[in-house]
Amino acid sequence: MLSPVMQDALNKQLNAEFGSSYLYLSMAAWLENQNLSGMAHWMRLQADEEWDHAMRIFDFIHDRDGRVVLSTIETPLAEWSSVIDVFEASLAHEQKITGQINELVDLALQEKDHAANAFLQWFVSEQVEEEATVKSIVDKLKLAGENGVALFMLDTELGRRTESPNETP
Ligand code: OFO
Repeated sequence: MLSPVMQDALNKQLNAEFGSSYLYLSMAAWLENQNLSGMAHWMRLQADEEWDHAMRIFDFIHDRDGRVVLSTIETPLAEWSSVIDVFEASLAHEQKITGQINELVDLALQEKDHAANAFLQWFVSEQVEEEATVKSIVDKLKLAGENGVALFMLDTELGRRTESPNETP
């Protein structure tokens, strides 16, 4: 059984994961409008992945006989100044989420909730992967600079994504 404080914190994170999904979908829409369909595709899969993260928490709360309470999803940003701005914003967002996951782990330890701690370790590892993946895209975008051919090649590369590179069972 989840403690009320752990349940509230998990519901808050559930909302944050849906918020991430919504933000990445907004980024996908912006990229689509820039005719960067490969990057838009990559970001759309990222949005799907965040939805899956939310549903993992949804299921865990139920598995622990808890109560899922959904709340309003924050309106995401809709405009960015450049492609690199989009991916830098994504990286900053992931760093923020990492901080939230770490706080949840701290809370699980404080509550002596070993099941929640074990469950959250998947997210701890996932955040390492996510930050590294987005950081590598930011680095490639920096290398590409204003070079249209390099940008086109990166768009093609990201368009080949078939599923999340980070997702593990
Ligand atoms: Fe992008 O990460 Fe969820 O947790």
